[in-house]
This record gives sequence, C-alpha cells and structure tokens, in this order.
Amino acid sequence: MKLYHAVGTCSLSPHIVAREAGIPLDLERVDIRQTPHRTETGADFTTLHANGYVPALLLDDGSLLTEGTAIVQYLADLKPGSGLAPPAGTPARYRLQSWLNFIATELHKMYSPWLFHPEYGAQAQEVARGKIAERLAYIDRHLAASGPFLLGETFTAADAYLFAIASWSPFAKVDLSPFPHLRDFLDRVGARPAVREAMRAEGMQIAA
Ligand SMILES: N[C@@H](CCC(=O)N[C@@H](CS)C(=O)NCC(=O)O)C(=O)O
Repeated sequence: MKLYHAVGTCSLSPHIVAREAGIPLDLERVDIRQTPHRTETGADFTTLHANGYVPALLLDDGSLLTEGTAIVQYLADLKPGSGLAPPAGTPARYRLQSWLNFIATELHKMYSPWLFHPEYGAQAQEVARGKIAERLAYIDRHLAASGPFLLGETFTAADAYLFAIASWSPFAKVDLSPFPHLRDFLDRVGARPAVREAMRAEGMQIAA
C-alpha cells in the first residue's frame, strides 16, 4: 500500500495510524503548493485523485481510497487488536466516528483554508480563530473529564487526527494557553514512539 502525503498536513494522521498498527506503507510525497500538484516522481497527482488533495491511500488491488477519516478506519481495521478503532457496530465505534467527523468538519476545515490562505483577510481569520477556540475548549473539557485520550484510556485513530490538526495551532496563531488538557494531550501523543517515527520519516521537527 502506498500513502500519498504532504509534509506537515492532515496526511500525518493516517501515517501515524499505520505506524501505530505496525502496517508498512510506501510513502509518496505530493507537493500541494504547486499547481498542478505533483508527486515526488513528477506525476500529476490530479490524474490519480481528481480532487488533488492528500491523504490518499493506494490499495494493493490498485484502487485509491480517499478521505482521511475513511483511510484511518481502513488501516485500523486491518489490525483489530491495535485498538485504534473499536469493533464495527459497537457504541465505541460510533463515538470514534463522531470524533473523526467533529475534527474533520469543526476543526480541520476551520484551520484550513481560512488560516493558511492570507487572501481571506484578517477579519475572516479572526472569526475562524474564535470558532476554533470554542471547539478546542470543548475538547479540553472533554479530555479533562474523560481523557487521557478522546475515547478514554485507549489511543485511537481520532487521537492521531486531532494531534495532526491541533499541532497547526502555533503556525496558525491559535493560542493554546487556555487549554492545558489539550496541551498535555499534544505532548503525550507527540512523545509516542510511532508518532515520532512518522514525523521523523516525513522530515518534520520533533520536540526534544
Ligand atoms: N476532505 C479531505 C480534505 C483533505 C485536505 O484538506 N488536504 C489538504 C492538506 S491538509 C490538501 O491536500 N490540500 C491541497 C488541496 O486541497 O489542493 C480529507 O478529509 O481527507
């Protein structure tokens, strides 16, 4: 299997899940800053994925699985013993899906594009930061009451996704100081060996 990814983006989430599950993946980097987006082999990525964004997972049967929330569940289900996704049909699985959807729609798309595209302007960015702060406060309260991870005691795919997205905060000038439980969560997840391996493999800066 091959993961199409871009450094420092949401594609870190399936990369972490694969490493946590012990699933070997080939990695192919996509340059999403250029149009058309090209992979490191020079291929036009939009010929592989019409929407042109990462992550995308090339399966062994040659088909392409897209959308991060689906990809992480696919990877986690390949290794049910990993605990990265509770069994299908259980209440815990729906809670995982609830968190994945919350992160995708209420956080991920609030940071990006609003905070990474200066053309939206300062006013729109402040509105996005306000919305993000509300969502992070909700997560902070949840971690305080029911942590240390989003589903409780067990690290899951939702934690990998939250880590990838909330780690953008310093770059997006989102202040995390009011959210101590989230900050502890980011430190805790950032210290996991599989997370460090994924970041190292992507050439990202790793906290000491
Ligand atoms: N709905 C997609 C969105 C993925 C997404 O926003 N990817 C960003 C990086 S975090 C990207 O590749 N952007 C480049 C582009 O949209 O052209 C998902 O959840 O997987």
